Amino acid sequence: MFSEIESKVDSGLRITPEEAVFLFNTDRIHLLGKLAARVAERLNGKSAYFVRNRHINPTNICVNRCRFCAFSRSRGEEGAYELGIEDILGRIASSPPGLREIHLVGGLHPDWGIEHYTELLSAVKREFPGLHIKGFTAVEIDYIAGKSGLTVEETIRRLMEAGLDAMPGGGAEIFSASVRTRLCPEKITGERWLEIHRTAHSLGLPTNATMLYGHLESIEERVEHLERLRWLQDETGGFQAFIPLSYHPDNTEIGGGTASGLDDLRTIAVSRIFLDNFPHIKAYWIMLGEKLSQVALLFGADDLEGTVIEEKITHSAGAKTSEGLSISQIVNLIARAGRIPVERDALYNEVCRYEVDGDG
Ligand code: V47
Ligand code: SF4
Repeated sequence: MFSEIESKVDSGLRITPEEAVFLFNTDRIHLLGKLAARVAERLNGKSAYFVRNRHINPTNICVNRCRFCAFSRSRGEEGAYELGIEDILGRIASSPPGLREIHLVGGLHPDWGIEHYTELLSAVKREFPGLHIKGFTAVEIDYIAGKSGLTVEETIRRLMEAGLDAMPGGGAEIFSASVRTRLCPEKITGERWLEIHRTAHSLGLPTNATMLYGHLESIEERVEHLERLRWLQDETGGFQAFIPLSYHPDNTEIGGGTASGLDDLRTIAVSRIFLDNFPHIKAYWIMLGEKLSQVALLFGADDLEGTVIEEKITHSAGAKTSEGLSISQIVNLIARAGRIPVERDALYNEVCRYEVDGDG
């Protein structure tokens, strides 16, 4: 079966969900990695991308309290915080030079409606006109819309008018309803997540997609998740990147363990092969660790997200990585994997290539 799938993939044909399940279960991990790397090279050559960005989480106050989330707090609870607009502008101003993108994602704050978000976006664009704002998961968009009595379409339009340039992929978790109700009973359904991204794409807003794995889900449920993303991408073409998110259990209600390193690599590889209509697969180094992310570049990933600078969501749940990487650290990490470090802007336009001797 492996060699049949291999020839299919090498001739550019799409694999079926059953074949994806087979690949998840194969012990031919090196061959799987090589196959995924060939797909990545067909799409992006030997390039591995990154962006000078910063993550900012405006609040950890959240009405949802998902059972896998160690970041959120209820209002009034110890450790709850909310950043004012000036705090956020200050964080941007204090970033290393050349920042191109901010990733702005937070909890569902019970007092914040559309005006709060449009004011924030306008202030950022006024102070930093060239900065690209990737902000607000579909979960936040749904909540803002509900609080403000607007449709999702109106909400996204108003946010775009105020400066929103793209949406991140968070909040997708796992679409399977039976797992989702155990993981995050208060969260919007998978169907709603997909519908909000469909609306964003119809308005010309690029978005990303994620999948949280390594908790309660089966391999079949991972594949079902990927299939629904592949369908939507066939329909709209609006996704830029897919980012598998490796579950971190510390301080969470569901607890449990982590995916193995091999499972992380398999998930990257099968995603690259199955999602043949996604231009990019991100190895999110914050969750995978720097070293495994380097290996992921040989297993189908072509993007390392970016400098990040400050990260709270995964670090609340036990991540051991640093919170940020310098440009030279990212460039060396990529070059030593035998890939070409390519700095990109937020929309994957090339900014520059770095020439470094690798040891890979
Ligand atoms: O939405 C929450 C997940 C996401 C945990 O689009 C957890 O470019 C692991 O979506 N263990 C936020 N994951 C991160 C995210 C992201 C990151 C980088 C780039 C992009 C992009 C998106 O993290 C949340 C949730 O799905 N998450 N808790 C946890 N314990
Ligand atoms: Fe809130 Fe997002 Fe955490 Fe869920 S994952 S509790 S929606 S911050």
